[in-house]
Amino acid sequence: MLLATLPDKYARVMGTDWSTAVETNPDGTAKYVPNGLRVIEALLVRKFGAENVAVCYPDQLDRFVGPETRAVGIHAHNPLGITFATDVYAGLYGRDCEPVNAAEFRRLIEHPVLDEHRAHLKLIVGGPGAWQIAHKGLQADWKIDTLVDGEAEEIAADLFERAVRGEELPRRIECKSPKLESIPAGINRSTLGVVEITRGCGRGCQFCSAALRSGKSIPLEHILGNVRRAVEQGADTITLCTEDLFLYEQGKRFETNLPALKRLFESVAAVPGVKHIMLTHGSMAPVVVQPHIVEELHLAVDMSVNQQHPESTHPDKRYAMMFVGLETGSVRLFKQFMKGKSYPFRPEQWPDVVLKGMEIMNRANWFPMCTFIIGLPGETDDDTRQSLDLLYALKDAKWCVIPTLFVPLDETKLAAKDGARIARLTELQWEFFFTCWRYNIDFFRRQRSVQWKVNLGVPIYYYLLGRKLFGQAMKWPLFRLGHFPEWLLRRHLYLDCSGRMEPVYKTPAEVPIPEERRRPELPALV
Ligand code: B12
Ligand code: SF4
Repeated sequence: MLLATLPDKYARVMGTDWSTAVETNPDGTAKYVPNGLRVIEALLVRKFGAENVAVCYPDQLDRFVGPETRAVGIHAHNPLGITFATDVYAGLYGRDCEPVNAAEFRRLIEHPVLDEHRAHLKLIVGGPGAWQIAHKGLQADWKIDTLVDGEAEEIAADLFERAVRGEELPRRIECKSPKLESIPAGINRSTLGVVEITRGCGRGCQFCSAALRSGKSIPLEHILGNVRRAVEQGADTITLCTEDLFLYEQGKRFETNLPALKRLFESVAAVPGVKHIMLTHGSMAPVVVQPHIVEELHLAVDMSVNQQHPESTHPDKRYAMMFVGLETGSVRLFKQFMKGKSYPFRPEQWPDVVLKGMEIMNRANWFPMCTFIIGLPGETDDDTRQSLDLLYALKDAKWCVIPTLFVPLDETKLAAKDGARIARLTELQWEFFFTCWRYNIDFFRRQRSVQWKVNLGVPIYYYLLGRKLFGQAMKWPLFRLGHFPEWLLRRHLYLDCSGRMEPVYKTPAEVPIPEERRRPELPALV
């Protein structure tokens, strides 16, 4: 994930080419590809037969595209690298640095074999990042017949049939969320053994594209079928893909269905050949509502790929990881853009929910990977300071914290707003950014050799490049990453990380659910 954010022109020098290396089957088809593409494959195979559909990587494209090809469908996960994290990190190396994601997509879409057979084939691009191509006005340049936005279950087969018949296709299709029955069983394995367990999320955050998808849980038998097929094809790790783990078979108003979740974990773990179970996303509030959830889902830790963290109390030193969106410490911004995230707690309780949730997770050896969004519309210095306060209160947490910059994703409520720009970050925003990475390095990269490289690299980067690109605002925050002494930094920065400063927020003993939101079936206070 993070490697996709590196600037393409330096990626090889950094020795990260392995991240784009892929495995193929003896016939040249891909061994694994993203799950969304597997869904499309299943629909097309059902319509046209397996002998007429091939899923491959760019390097093998010329083995499958020829005089008889009528349609090429491309999955665009992040084709121009303009999502929350990607261009921020590539941008640190200069404005003309294209992230690996974007460079790889360009290589694919400009593949000579597509040009060669252009006269008799239609080019259809879909996937979560298809919007980026329209956003940058590249559809015509890249001769894409149709851009498909959203979940394509109910349109894909017909669209490809029209393409095969050589009909004129619509330039852009906006899809509606499909009925649960329209989601086909997978035929082939997806990357990282991704198997969907839910789709959509009703918490309604205004910056989020998942909020547009209607919520559903995939039936257990469907999930297990996909798990079995992945294992038969060589996967030993299954990644349970969801916007929020705790939405699986949820009750009313986001009530976590723990028995269903336990059944899910146990059933997946029982499939012969499954060695590891990994998670994608989850939210914090359910953990605070029912603190025993994470302990009861101990298989997430016992079967995690992540091993060997000295801070883990698990006998194998394992820990579970899951993306949790914390997004801001500013109650004002939280209320404005994401108030459903804390339900059943009030937006004002967000810092307490975060701190309590982290304590509960860490106790059960869940070390979440948390995201924050810098530069939400209208963010003021005061908002950034509140995010810094929350960050500082989490200084001893066992976690990884990923600062991202706000991107107005197409079709979300904030689509028309301006995105945050790395070149315009304030000193406080830079402080937030680099304090996050300092925490990560100190928690996950404790080896002296790594820390020395960072300490040395920071001033070299600043004086050779950073200063020119981003000016003085970046200087002191960046030096925190390089472990410059806090007695020097505190004169210039908001936080004093030497340990002398008292955190504004403290982990509460309990977080009460407001009376009006309390449901009889939940414990009164947690
Ligand atoms: C799993 C996942 C991954 C896996 C992918 C492996 C895998 N096996 O799938 C990994 C961990 C590698 C990954 C990495 C990244 N991911 Co990702 N990922 C997801 C996640 C959690 C689930 C994807 C999924 O399976 N969804 C369910 C399927 C059914 O939906 P879908 O993929 O959108 O597919 C549907 C449609 O898009 C469409 N469709 C898909 N392909 C095609 C192709 C054609 C031809 C057509 C017509 C239609 C079509 O139909 C499908 C069925 O409805 C989503 C969030 C989410 N919940 O969707 C983020 C998400 C897709 N990822 C995202 C990002 C940004 C990244 C990264 C760039 C991370 C980063 N560095 O910032 C990297 C880059 C990856 C790369 N190599 O390019 C963003 C994309 C944002 C955007 N809309 O532009 C998302 C939405 C998360 C987010 N909210 O930020 N990711
Ligand atoms: S809780 Fe997460 S997935 Fe749900 S709408 Fe908010 S950001 Fe999106």
